[in-house]
Amino acid sequence: MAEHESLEFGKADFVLLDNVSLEEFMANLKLRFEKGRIYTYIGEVVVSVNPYRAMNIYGRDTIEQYKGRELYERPPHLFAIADAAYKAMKRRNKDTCIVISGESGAGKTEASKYIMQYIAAITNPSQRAEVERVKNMLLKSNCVLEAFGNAKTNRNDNSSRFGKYMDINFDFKGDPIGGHINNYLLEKSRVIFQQEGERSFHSFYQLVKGAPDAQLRSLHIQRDPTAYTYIKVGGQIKVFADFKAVTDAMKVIGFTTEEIQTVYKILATILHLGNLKFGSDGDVTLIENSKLVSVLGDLLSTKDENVEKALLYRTVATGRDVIDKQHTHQEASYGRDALAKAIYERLFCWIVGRINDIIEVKNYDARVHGKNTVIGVLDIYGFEIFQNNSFEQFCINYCNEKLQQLFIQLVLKQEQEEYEREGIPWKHIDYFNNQIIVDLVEQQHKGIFAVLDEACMNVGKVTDEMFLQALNGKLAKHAHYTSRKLSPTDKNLEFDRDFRIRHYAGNVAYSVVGFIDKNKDTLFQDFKRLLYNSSNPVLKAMWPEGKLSITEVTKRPLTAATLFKNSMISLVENLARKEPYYVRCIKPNDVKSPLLFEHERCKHQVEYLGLLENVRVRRAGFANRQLYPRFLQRYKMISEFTWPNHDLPSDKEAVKRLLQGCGFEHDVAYGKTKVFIRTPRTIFSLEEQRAEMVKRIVLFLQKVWRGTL
Ligand code: AOV
Ligand code: MG
Repeated sequence: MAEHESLEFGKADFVLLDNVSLEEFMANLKLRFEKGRIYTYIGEVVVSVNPYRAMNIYGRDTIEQYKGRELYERPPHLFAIADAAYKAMKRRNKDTCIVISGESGAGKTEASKYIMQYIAAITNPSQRAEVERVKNMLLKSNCVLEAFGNAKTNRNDNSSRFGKYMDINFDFKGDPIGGHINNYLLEKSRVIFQQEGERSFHSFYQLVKGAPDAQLRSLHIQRDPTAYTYIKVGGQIKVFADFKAVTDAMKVIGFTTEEIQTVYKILATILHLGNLKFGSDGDVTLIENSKLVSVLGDLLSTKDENVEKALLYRTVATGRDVIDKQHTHQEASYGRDALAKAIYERLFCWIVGRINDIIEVKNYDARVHGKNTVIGVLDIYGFEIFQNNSFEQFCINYCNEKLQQLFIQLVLKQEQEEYEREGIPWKHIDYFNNQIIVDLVEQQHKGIFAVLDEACMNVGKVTDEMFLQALNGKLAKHAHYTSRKLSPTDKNLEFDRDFRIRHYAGNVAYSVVGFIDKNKDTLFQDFKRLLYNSSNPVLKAMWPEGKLSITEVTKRPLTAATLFKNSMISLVENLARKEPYYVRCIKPNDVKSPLLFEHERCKHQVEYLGLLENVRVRRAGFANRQLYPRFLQRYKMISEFTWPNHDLPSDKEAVKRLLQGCGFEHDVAYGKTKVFIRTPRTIFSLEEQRAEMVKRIVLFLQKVWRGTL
C-alpha cells in the first residue's frame, strides 16, 4: 500500500480512500491527474490515465529509484509493477505476465514500451555482450512492428491494428536471453480502405516520404502518397518513426539486405496494385493501365504474363478437367484487393516470424543452467467504437471481453472464492460478470462466430443479410443482442444491416456487410502460385502453399473467426498459467488534450473496468496468504514458541502463537489451511526479523566452528 506521497496529490492507492464510493474514486483520480500523478494503485494493480504530454518520469534516475524496491516504497509507477513482476519471477522462479488493458488510445502501447525499457535497463549488470544484443533486438522489434502494424485511426494516431503478446525469456541470473512474439489478427482490410480521417499502416507513408530517391525509383514509386489509391484518403499526421529508423531497426535485428529490399518491394507492389484499373472489351476483361503489369512483374520477380494471367483468370477444376476461367470485371477487382490484403498480412506475419527466429532462445540447457523463466507483456488493440464497425471491430471487442473476463476470474472471482473456501468472514462483493457476452460470441453452435461459420459453410451464395437473419433467429431473446428487425423502434439502430451488442464497455452496432467474405478470407490459388513461383527466394518462402496445384487443394481452411477464437482461447490459457500483474489504462478525453479530464468519459471507464469492485475486494482482502506449514518453515526462527520446533497441537495454533508474539494479531485472519495477512507491511516486518535472526544464527555457528564459544 503506497502511503509515502503527500496528501496534496490525493491517495496513492485507492484502497486508502475514506469511503469506497464512485464519487470519491473519481475525485481522487481527477485530483491526481491534475497534479500530474498519472499512476495510482489498487493494491498491486496500476491504474494509469493517459497524460497526452511528455512526462519527465521515465528517465534513468527514475529507473534507479524503482530498481529492486518494494511496491509501496515509491510513488505509484509502471516501473514498480515491472519490478514486482521481475522480482516475483526471479525470487520464486515463477513465470509472470503483465496484462495491459483499456480502450483505444488509453496508453497501452506506450505503457508496454516503458515496461520493456525498464526491464532492459535493470538487467544484465555485468554487461554481457550477448545479453545486450538480445535486449537491443527486443527493443528494436517494437519499432518495426509499430511501423507495419500501427496506423492512424479516429481514436488514436498510433493505433495498434494487431494484438501483441511478447514473452521475454530470462536465464537463472535474471538476464534476458531471448523472446517470442505472438501476433493476433491484423486488421488487413485497412490496406485497401480507410474510413474518413484515418490512414493506412505507417509503413506505406514512411516508404513514400522517407526512402532515398534511388530506392523509390527502383520501386517505380513517386514521392507522393496521394498518387496511390489505397493510401490517399486520411489526414496528415506526424509520421511515427521514419523510414531510416525502421530500416536500421530491421538491420539491427538481423534482417538481410535482400530481405529488407523484398519488404519494400512488397509495399510498392501493394501501392501499384491499388492503382490497377480493369476495363472490358465485350466479354473480355482487361487491365487498362497495362504498364503497371510490367512494374508488378519486376517487383515480384516474375514474368509479366504470369502477373496478367493471375489477375484476369482463375484456374478451376471441373471434374477431371482443369480450365482457365476469365474473371468478370468485378471478380478481377475483388481478386486484386484480396491479393493486396493477403500479401500485406503475410508480410507482417513473416516479419514477426523472422524476428522470432532471431530472438528465440538458443543453446540454453536447463539441466546445466536451471529453469529459464518468462515475463509476458500483453499489448492488444483496445475496445473501439467507430462510425462504421465491421468484422474487425467485432473481433477486437470480443478480444477485450476475453481479457475483462480473465481479470474478473483472477482478481474478483478467485479471490472471493478462496475466502469462502477457507471460511474467512467475508461479505460478497457483486460485479458484472461479462461471461454472458463472451458466450454470446464464442459458444459452440449458438454463438455469433458459430452462426457465421455455418453460413460460410453453406454451398451456394450466402449473403451477409442471410447471416443476419440467422443471427436474429438464434439470438432474438439474448439480453445483449439486438438488431433493427428485433427492435424496430430503437432510434440508435440506424440501418437494417446492423446488429448491436451490449458489450461490457458499451453498445456497439456492427454492420454485417463483409462479414461472410472476411470470415471466409479466400485468396485464389492462382495468386499463391504466382508468388510461390517468384524467382525472389524471400518472396517464394513466404508462400509455401503456392506449391499446390488446383487439384491438390482439397482442405477447406479454418475461417478467420475460428482462427481468432482459438488464438484468444489459447492466449487466455497461457496468461492464466502465469502470475498476472495488471495495468488498467484510462483515456481522459477524446480530443487528446493533456488538460481535460472528462468526468463522464472517465467514470464510464472506471465503471466498466470494474475498478471500484477491485478496490472493494482488495480492501476487504489480504495482500498475502500462505499455507501454515510453509509459513512456519520460513518464520519459525523468530519465535521461541516455534523454534526449532513447536509442541502445539497444530501448525495453525503455532502460527497463531508466533503472530500474537509479534503483535500482528489485528492484521491477520486464520483460514482452514492458510494464514491471511492484510498489509504487506506485516510481511516486510516478519522478513526483517527473520533476516536479523538468520544473521545471528550464522554468527553463532561461526563462533561454534571457530571454537570461540
Ligand atoms: P493504446 O495502445 O491504448 O491504443 P497508445 O499507447 O498508442 O494507446 O497511446 C495513444 C497516445 O497517447 C500516444 O501516441 C501518446 O501520444 C499518448 N500517450 C499514451 N501514454 C502516454 C504517456 N505515458 N506519456 C505521454 N503520452 C502518452 V490502441 O493501440 O488504439 O487500443 O488499438
Ligand atoms: Mg496500442
